[in-house]
Amino acid sequence: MANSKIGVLVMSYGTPESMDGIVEYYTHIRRGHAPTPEQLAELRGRYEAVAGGVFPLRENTNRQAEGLQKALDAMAPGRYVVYQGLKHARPYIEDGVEAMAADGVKQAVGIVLAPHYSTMSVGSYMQRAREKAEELSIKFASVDSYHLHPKLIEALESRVNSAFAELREAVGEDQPLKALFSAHSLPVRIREVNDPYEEQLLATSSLVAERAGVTDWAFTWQSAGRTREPWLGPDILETMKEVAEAGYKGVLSAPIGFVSEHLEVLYDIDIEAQAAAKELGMKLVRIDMLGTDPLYMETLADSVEQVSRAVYI
Ligand code: FEC
Repeated sequence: MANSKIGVLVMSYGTPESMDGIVEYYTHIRRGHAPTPEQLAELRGRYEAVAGGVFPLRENTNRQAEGLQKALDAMAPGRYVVYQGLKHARPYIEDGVEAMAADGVKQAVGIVLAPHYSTMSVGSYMQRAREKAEELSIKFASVDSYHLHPKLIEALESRVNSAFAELREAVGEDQPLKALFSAHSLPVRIREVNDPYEEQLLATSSLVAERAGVTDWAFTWQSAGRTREPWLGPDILETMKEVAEAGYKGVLSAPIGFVSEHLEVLYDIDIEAQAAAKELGMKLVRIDMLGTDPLYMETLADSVEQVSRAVYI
């Protein structure tokens, strides 16, 4: 039976369900190529280091999807139904679209739990969703980015302010502090296709810094993949070394490319970058992640509503 509601496909990276699921997950990330035993052991080690092998992204994505449903219900009662689709784990993006089709949904909007667009990130999520939607005769529209949404900026600004206050208190009034905004690195070849990823990340960083009154900041990359091709740099660990050499005693970490706590934040920042900061004699304070902050939920809901009003009404 046709369903007059608009389906909202909320997409996120996905994480294994348990330690047993790591091989399947990693093989999917590597487009069907199984990881070597060394790669597998290395990834297992990182998950084990993060709270003994739990996978917080699973619950975080569930909570954000529920939060978005509530925000949409508050904005436009009865108009939207949220479905989940994950890039590298179940329910996969295609499963989410199939669930909509099974419910008779005829019109859908896709949105990714990542504010910045890259052909290799949001673009590839949307391509998979669109292909499946076409196959199942569902009209599909996409929210490609929301990196400058005023509510997103407000939520990030308040996080930067709190982390700065904590850092200032720990390091002392007279010490210079450096804010490091960061996001997941991507292969350098994204520059060949005029990918907007870098420009959008810089735009978010500079607006948040301006609003929070932070003048001493830099953008740096993190979490580069373990492949042979060159990835965008400098990496946060290199940048921190330079910052320490310049005499700083305090660093604020703002991983603005991510929206919840998961491996790339809990390991790469909270374990790896923290250890490096200690060795370099610096205090590092990370901003809280957005999670289900009502301002973030409203950013998502508003972005969905804008696209759906433009396309479906
Ligand atoms: O907590 C978790 O279980 C999942 C954490 C996680 C997030 C995440 C986000 C992004 N990734 C992006 C791009 C790439 C590219 C490759 C790649 C590889 C990995 C591996 C793991 C992993 N990623 Fe990820 N990513 C997360 C986890 N990612 C694990 C495999 C081991 C490794 O290299 O560390 C390279 C693929 C290849 O081999 O060809 C490219 C981008 C994002 C941020 C946007 C988004 O969320 O989609 C971009 C979270």
